[in-house]
Amino acid sequence: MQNRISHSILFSLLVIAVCPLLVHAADITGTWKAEFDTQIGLQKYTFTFKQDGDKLTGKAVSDIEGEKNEVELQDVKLDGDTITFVEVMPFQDTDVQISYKGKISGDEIKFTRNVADFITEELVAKRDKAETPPAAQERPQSRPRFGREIVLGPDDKPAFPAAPEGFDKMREGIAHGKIETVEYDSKTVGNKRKMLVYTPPGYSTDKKYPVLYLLHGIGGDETEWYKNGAPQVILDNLYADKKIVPMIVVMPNGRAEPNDRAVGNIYAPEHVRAFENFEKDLLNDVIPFVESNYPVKTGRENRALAGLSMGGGQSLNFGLGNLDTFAWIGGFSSAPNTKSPEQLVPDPEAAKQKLKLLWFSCGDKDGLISISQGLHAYLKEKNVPHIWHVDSGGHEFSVWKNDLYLFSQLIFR
Ligand code: FER
Repeated sequence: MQNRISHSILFSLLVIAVCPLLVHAADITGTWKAEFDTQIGLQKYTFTFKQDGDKLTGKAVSDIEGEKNEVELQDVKLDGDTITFVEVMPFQDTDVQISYKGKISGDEIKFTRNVADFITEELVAKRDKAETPPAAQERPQSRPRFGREIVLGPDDKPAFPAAPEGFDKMREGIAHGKIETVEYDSKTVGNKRKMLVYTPPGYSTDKKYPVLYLLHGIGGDETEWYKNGAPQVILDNLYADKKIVPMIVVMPNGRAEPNDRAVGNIYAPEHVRAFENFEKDLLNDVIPFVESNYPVKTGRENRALAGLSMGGGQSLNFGLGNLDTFAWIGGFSSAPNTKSPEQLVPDPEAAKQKLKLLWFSCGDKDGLISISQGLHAYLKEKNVPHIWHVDSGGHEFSVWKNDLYLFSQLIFR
């Protein structure tokens, strides 16, 4: 008897001692929902986890403005009360890695989410008690959008009518400019780098031209505008209609690093830093090369800087940060690399005095529009003149071609 009691006491003690170990791995199976505001917008996620023997699998259904996208989660691992996994999101012909680390406590998981090692966000997922099946049957969307729910305000409208039909179609019987690839020595990167240079119809070294520096997006390189935007066609047509001042257009590569092709994880932090580093390459290598090899007018009023998306962010960052170098600045659908309005324009008075044109634009279906909306709100409050133009369209070249058509007519006047 005595022996049996002590045995059962011993057994109970053992159970109590081992119990924390046994229950230590939290139960994650089931459906969890999260709604969170990211740097670029409100996102809704439904995570579903399944335990199959030792193997834990999961899927995520993201819902951005009612557009649902389902992905299998990768590397789902549970260690005690910590869950980690990776979501791979296709974006602009590439895959963006989003890694999650969550602490489970009861019916909540507190996640830290890291987008391409670049943006860190916090979110809380709550267990879905109703266990409604996630909207898994929704048609998967091949290219989910970044960004927040789009809320358009009274100022978010076109500043100009859209380009007329045929503005980007090659016309017969008009004079054409030339577009060529040139190489320059980059002290910044330590190699020879390529850029495209467009010279206008009637180009002559006896004349002097102002220069527009035109930057590409995160998935592109120096050829992106040429391959997708037909800038030489748009500009040739504008010259034929006498709507622009003759100018040279320089399309450099905005990823200032030795391998500047858009390959691999283009969102990786070193590539994002290379986009930042391009400020030095532009100021110290590209511009001096252009100004010593082409017949150009120098001085801030003869330099414009514009770009699309990642290049739009660069144009606003570098242009507004170097008002002694650029007087005409354009950001088309500027990306999350854009600095905050307060950082971009810390001294509204200086900006007012120096800027000849500050233009920014975005498509009304582009989830990145909030970045430009924020800048517009700030500049309006500070009375800094600017053009805020909302195109109809998403994060796409039809919008950027229209922006080039409009912006190029306003500069160097
Ligand atoms: C991001 C989303 C979009 C981002 C960059 C982009 C750096 C750029 C898009 C483009 O250039 O088209 O989170 O982070």
